[in-house]
Amino acid sequence: MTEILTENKAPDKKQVIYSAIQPSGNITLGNYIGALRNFSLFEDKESLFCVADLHSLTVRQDPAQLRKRSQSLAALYIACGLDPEKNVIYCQSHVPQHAELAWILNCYTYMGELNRMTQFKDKSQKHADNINAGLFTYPVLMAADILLYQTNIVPVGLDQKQHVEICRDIAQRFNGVYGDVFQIPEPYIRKTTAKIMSLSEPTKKMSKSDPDESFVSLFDEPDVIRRKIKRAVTDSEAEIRFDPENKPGVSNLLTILSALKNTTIEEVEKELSGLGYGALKEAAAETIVTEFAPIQSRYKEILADKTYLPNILKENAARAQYMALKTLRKVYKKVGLYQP
Ligand code: ATP
Ligand code: LTN
Repeated sequence: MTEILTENKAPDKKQVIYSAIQPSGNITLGNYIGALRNFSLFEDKESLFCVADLHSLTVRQDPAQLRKRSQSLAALYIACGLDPEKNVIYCQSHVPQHAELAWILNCYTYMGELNRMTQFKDKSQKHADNINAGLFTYPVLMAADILLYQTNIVPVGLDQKQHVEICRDIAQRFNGVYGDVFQIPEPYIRKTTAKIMSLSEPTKKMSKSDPDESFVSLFDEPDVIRRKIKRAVTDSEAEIRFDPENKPGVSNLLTILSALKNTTIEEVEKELSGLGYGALKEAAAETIVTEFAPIQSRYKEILADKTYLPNILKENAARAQYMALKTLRKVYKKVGLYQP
């Protein structure tokens, strides 16, 4: 299994690409660099990009906000350059086959496997008052998402690697009993940008459900971006050097800069050598502002047209259902569900 593909190695064009993001908050720079930005490496008619609204219910959501964020994430996919005619951009809850396959896969997944999931442990700690069964079986629904479409490649950030691995295990187990029903997927994780860190606690992953000052959002205005980066935690030295262990804050800013500029970290270090943290922060903030500006203006245009997005989502849900049904019918038949 190719765990981490090498930099810039885009997969074979004919493969099915699948990924999803939860509408559980404002999409962050971490989501963008770690996942969303890589989706367009796979411009292909077989790519599916999903708004994982069912997954986001594993943590309490405000219903009105969830509705808004789901539309907003779909619009953002398009604003980031994913063509909804070529790619299937849709909401998970619009395709009932996800929940249906998840139920079947639940019966082929062991409690012990799910107990090992680090995201479950982290989220249980974070939401100790609501450790629900959905949070526990979250990876099974994710496996259903991926397997329904006979996916080859799943572009994600490092935190989702374990979930793609359990998906592979479930698929292999199922295939072992019933024959080649599912394609076994591979994760696509870019080494250097697999984990963008929080701005306020740079030893922790940047997360959209964390406090606002810990991340830059794709919806932040330029001045907000500049302010947040200016306040990003660094260290008491003055040397711009990539050293994630001892200098996590500075290293994170270097990673962000090099990712957005499509250069190596060494090149960015060289460019800024001899300068202070002020210069590093200014360079990072301006690069983010420049990267986000066209996305933000396209995003506003998409939402300004009240019929465009709903129509796209309806059409794409129908396309996704058509594909999903093919796999689900096969699964129902294999496990012995009577289908007159
Ligand atoms: P939440 O805080 O609600 O758990 P999140 O910000 O962790 O959300 P997800 O919806 O879980 O985001 O992730 C969407 C995609 O973004 C996944 O592929 C995930 O691996 C990737 N991702 C999330 N955070 C980061 C990060 N800090 N660095 C790199 N990739 C990330
Ligand atoms: N669990 C993922 C979101 C997600 C996903 C998927 C990613 C749901 N279904 C299928 C890739 C493929 C997360 O980022 N938290």
